[in-house]
Amino acid sequence: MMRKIFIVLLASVLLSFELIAQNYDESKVPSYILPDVLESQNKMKIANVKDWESIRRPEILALFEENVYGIMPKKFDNSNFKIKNENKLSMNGKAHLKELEISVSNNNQTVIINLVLFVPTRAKKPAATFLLINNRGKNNTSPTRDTISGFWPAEQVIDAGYAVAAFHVNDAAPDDKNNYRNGVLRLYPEQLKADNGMKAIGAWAWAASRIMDYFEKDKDVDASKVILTGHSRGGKASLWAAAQDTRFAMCVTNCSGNTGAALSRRRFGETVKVINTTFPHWFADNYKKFNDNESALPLDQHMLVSLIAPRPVYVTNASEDLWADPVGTFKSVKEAEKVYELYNVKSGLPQSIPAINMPFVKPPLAYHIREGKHDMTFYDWAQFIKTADLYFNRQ
Ligand code: GTR
Repeated sequence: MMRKIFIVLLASVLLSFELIAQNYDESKVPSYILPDVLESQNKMKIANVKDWESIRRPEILALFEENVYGIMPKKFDNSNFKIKNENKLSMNGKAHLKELEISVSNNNQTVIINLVLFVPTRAKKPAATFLLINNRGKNNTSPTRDTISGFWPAEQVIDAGYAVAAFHVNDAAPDDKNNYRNGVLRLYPEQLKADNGMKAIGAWAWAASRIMDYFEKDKDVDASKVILTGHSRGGKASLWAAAQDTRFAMCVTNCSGNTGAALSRRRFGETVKVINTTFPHWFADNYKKFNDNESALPLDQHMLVSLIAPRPVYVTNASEDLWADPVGTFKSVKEAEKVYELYNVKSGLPQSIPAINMPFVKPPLAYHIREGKHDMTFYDWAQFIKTADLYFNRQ
């Protein structure tokens, strides 16, 4: 008995030691070779949009499904949208609030995703819309505006003439390794048995697409101008959703780090093993095969950003958030330029990571590293709005 307790204790000490003993020293990053986004698995060079869209893009999507995020189910029996509450004069008359229940059924099970949506009253409608995948407290997206936070600064977005919406990840899949099945996955029980089955992050991305189904029916929302936004784990989901669902016009991935926008092969900050160990309920089981074995991945995260081309992607880091590997994030976005070039969409990103608080906001690939901590702030949103203004010609 004592021996057992000792072994368990030793194992947990070793694991926590490994979790904190991450590399933060640039000179200790081993060299690595990234898979070529423009070379298909059977070694064909991809040199035009047609080959990209018919050969390489579907191949890469399937690789991410199989090895990282799991299958994204496309079918369900039915869905329903219900307005729970409405206030045409919220935010002192500046916005029309709608609180909705989006319910989706399959396999005799129903999941309800709550949506908070503010539409600007004075701006032109249908309105371009920021949709946040909220992975923090629900108070951040309060419909009554009793809490105002930089995580979802609805007033700032409304003042800029955009609609602003949010749903909470826990409605789609509770962010908890013992409970994540209790949401969208009830609709797709087969996913739980498959090594390439989706888990929480896949479910959050799936839910973003169901909100888009609703936007297509709401005359106040311009469904062709939806900017899907996420922070950290929510930013991993925003990238995956925008890669899968081309109806999203633009993607914001804020401090998304490992298995978000940062390169997995670059050994700096969080690693695949650490993320799979701490959050076993986020990715497909197959992803665990790449623990301490990133070089065996048939992909890397620059290929995820590339899947969103030619639509704009705004990527961020924070100076104190080395866990998310700012340099490896910038390098990943920079690599994605190759696919934008196929579309003749010119990226103006600088050669190396911009200085702190020097945002590069010009679409299609926008980037900044903000001074401070792992967070999403009023400052960050102000930059996203600039890129959206430029892209949608609203400045
Ligand atoms: C961390 C995790 C990161 C990031 C972050 C967050 O603990 O290691 O990959 O997702 O949580 O979501 O805030």
